[in-house]
Parts: sequence; C-alpha cells; structure tokens
Amino acid sequence: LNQKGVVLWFTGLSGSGKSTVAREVERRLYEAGHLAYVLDGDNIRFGLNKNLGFSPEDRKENIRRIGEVAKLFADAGVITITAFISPYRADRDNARALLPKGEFFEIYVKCSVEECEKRDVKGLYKKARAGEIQEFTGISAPYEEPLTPELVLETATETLEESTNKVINFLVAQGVI
Ligand code: GGZ
Repeated sequence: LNQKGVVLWFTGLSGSGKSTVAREVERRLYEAGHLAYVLDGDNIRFGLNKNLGFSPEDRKENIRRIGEVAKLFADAGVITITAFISPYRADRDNARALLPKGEFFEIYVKCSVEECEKRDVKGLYKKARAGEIQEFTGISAPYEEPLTPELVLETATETLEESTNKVINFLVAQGVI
C-alpha cells in the first residue's frame, strides 16, 4: 500500500458537514489509488451501535467502540475517517490514546450552532427547539470544542472543495500519502 494507516477523527455539531467532507475526502483518496473508509452514523449507529442512544453514557460508549474499530482499520493500513459529533473531549482523547503518535489526527469541523440551525438539513434542530428531541447537541446537550486539533475546517466560509483540499494537503504534509 502506498500509504500509512491512520485515523482522521472528525468532530463537530450535527449538520456541520462532517460526513459530507469525509465522503469527499474518501472519494478523492480512492481516485488517487489510496484505501480510505468512512465510519459514520450510517454504518455504525445502525449496526454495531444500534443499541445505543444519546445519553452521556451511551455517547461515551458509542465513541469508545468507534475508537476501537478505527484502531483496527488503521492497523489494517486503511486511512480511516470517523465522522461523529463526539462531543466530549475526554472521549476523543481516549480514542487518540489508542494509537501511536502521528497516527491519529483530530479534525475540528467548525460551524456555529446558529449556522447549523439555519441549515437544519434534517429538521432536527427544529424538533430539538420544540422539545421533541431531548439532549440535542448544541441546544440541550454540550459540545466541548477541541482545544488543540491538528486541523480546523470552517465549513461556513469554505467550499466543500476547499475543506477537502485542506485535508488532502494535510495528509501529504504529514507523509501519510
Ligand atoms: C445529537 C442526534 C441526537 C441528539 C439524533 N443529539 O445530523 P445527524 O442526525 O445525521 O447527526 C446526528 C447524529 C449524531 O450521532 P453521533 O453518533 O455522531 O453522536 S455522538 O458522537 O454524540 O454519539 C443527528 C442524530 O444522530 N441525532 N438524536 N440528541 N444528534
């Protein structure tokens, strides 16, 4: 493989663009002949983690399992991109601690609650405001911003292509690809 197995740990609010950028990075890497794979709600929360909800305990367990799976993928040589809110700093740090230095990169997909709520692609913020969804991140549950992420993507001001380029350029600079 002409690459090193690593974990790109995307974190950010619902609707910030984590999955969108992650899938575009995956596509671009695939085009260039690299092996990349996105773990997100679609393939984890409906499968491995379908017994988990959104209480603080369940989110912690969600992220714990995802960290372990991401580690296995990285060990297998895959450029692994995880796209989960992962709102707690301690849980993200635990995931980081599973990998050697230089093989785990935290990427903050930064977008204000105001902007995410304005987008409200799935209508979840509206439901959260109406009290139809409890413990909704950014509205009625916390999001702890990364303090020292390796990379920050500002999806409110960058295009999808710009954010994707930042990630690809980062991987080149780190010697991953
Ligand atoms: C946050 C929720 C909630 C609550 C359902 N809070 O935009 P989405 O729909 O597709 O992404 C959100 C997803 C968050 O799951 P994660 O596994 O990423 O969360 S965590 O890392 O905190 O475990 C949203 C939907 O699930 N969703 N209820 N209460 N997001």
